[in-house]
Amino acid sequence: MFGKLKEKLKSALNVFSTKTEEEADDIPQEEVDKVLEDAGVAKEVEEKEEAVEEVKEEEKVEERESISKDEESTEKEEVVEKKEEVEEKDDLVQEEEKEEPQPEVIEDTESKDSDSSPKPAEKEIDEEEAHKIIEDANKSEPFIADDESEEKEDIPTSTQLVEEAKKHYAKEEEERKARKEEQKAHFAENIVDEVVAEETKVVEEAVVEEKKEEPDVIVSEDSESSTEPEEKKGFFSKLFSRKKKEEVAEEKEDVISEEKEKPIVEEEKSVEKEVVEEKEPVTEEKIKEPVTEPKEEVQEEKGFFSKIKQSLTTKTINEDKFNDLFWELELVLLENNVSVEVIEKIKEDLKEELVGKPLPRDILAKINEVLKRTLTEILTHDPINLLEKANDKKPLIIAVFGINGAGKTTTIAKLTNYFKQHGKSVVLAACDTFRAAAIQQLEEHANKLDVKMIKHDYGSDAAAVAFDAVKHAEKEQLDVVLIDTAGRLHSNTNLMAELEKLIRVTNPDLKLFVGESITGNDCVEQARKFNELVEMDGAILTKADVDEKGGAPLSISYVIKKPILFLGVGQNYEDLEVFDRDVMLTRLGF
Ligand SMILES: Nc1nc2c(ncn2[C@@H]2O[C@H](COP(=O)(O)OP(=O)(O)OP(=O)(O)O)[C@@H](O)[C@H]2O)c(=O)[nH]1
Ligand SMILES: [Mg+2]
Repeated sequence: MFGKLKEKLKSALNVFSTKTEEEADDIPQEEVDKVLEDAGVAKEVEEKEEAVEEVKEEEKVEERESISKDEESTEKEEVVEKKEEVEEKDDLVQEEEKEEPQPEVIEDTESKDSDSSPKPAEKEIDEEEAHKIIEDANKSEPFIADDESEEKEDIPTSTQLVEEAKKHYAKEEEERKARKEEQKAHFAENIVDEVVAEETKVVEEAVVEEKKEEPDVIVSEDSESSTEPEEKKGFFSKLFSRKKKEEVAEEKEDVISEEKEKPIVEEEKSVEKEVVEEKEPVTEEKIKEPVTEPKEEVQEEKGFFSKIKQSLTTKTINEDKFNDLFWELELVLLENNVSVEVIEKIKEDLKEELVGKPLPRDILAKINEVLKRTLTEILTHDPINLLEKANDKKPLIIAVFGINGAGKTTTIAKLTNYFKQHGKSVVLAACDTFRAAAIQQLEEHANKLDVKMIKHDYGSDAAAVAFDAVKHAEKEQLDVVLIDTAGRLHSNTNLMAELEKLIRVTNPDLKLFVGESITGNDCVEQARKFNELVEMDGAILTKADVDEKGGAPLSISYVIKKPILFLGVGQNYEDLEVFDRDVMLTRLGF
């Protein structure tokens, strides 16, 4: 009984609660601001946000400075390397010069400033050596022979020779220095280009990375938000986004500092003290500054915001999303004979609890709680206890109404059995004079149950039969008069007029609508129409034993706003169950 609705409701609610959680938005900025303002932290948050922005700006400036320092240091390193190269070349040249049978090297004192390689000791050139140099030169340069006669006539003095040799080596030294300077400049140019290119690449990569990461932090936004991501981002999304930016900045700094530290370590090993001293401020001060201080700030910010985050539930659901999500649950309810009115009621109650409010941790439990509350409300009416009523009034007159085949006659027989079981005397009124076999059918039940039945002929006035039955009950001091009526549709005006007459004549204490629970919304619709015409006091739902859906009791109870007294749960007399709201809710899974 009602198993289908129970099962389907269960799965639909599971799906509903899961989807509600999935589709939930971040709390709108205004709402969070309000909560924060209430908590007295809104201003603090604003200040912290501004502080973070400032730190970011400083980081960027420092980053650029660091890069230019790096550029400088790298340039210096290259220069030092080049220097080493040049020195090596010098050494080679000197060695070559030594190998060539040259005179003792006469070093220009100026070269000491720029050339750090070990230099041969400066010697005084004596006359003998000077002659030897000239002789060697003459040997290797035969063209001098043309002027041999002149030279022989004017042989240079030793002082002249020495001066000449000095000039020669000084010139050579100058040329070498010029070459070195040129090479230095060339290397510096290359280094600048490389560093600039590297810096551009790092910055570009960081920007691309930021762009990639930004869309990921916009969680579950409305479709509008895609066009205005900045404005629509939720509070925590914004924080998360900033955290990403901070991480990117940190990564950039790490990359830069790594690149800077490498050459510096090498420099420290190989470069002369003079050069190292120039670079030290770059390593100790300029690089460490931007890396350490902002990190402390960032950690502080994370701690602060995470505390706020923990104090709030982060998700809400808006009305449009709720309606979308409710649609599936609505279908399940409709399929299970829950009327449109009841579905609307359930929807409104759920909406009130879920839309625009922070989603509870256990969403399914919350939905169950709301549903149970709604259904309990629907099924709660002033109870009608037939036995108590029978005690209070004698005879208690009960008339049943409903469409054809709903189970009126069978229910009359079951009620007879019920009253008899509880010691009440009963008389039956065979008021279905419209259908030929109806009187006979009721008579059989009366005989089996051993109760008196009042009948007239087929086609006679139903109201007159009912009147006779009441008179009989009054005369015989019977407790209860049960009036069986012909089945009819609300659209059958003649039969409905007959019904009105019967009620007017007998004035029943209880007018009960009998409906088949398995016909679902048809049954509900009939109940509504009967109730409009003749106000019902309650309902009995038959065939509940074969009703797997279970929505009808909810629907009829809600439509006629009256209690359900019994459920027919079989074809035997005892298959009449007193309706119990809590049992019904348990059967529906609540
Ligand atoms: N399974 C089951 N069958 C029932 C129940 N109540 C009635 N029936 C069956 O439903 C059929 C119709 O019952 P009736 O009592 O004749 O219905 P009615 O409303 O009197 O029909 P009309 O007099 O033609 O309007 C019968 O076969 C009954 O046995 C019930 O609670 N469960
Ligand atoms: Mg009948």
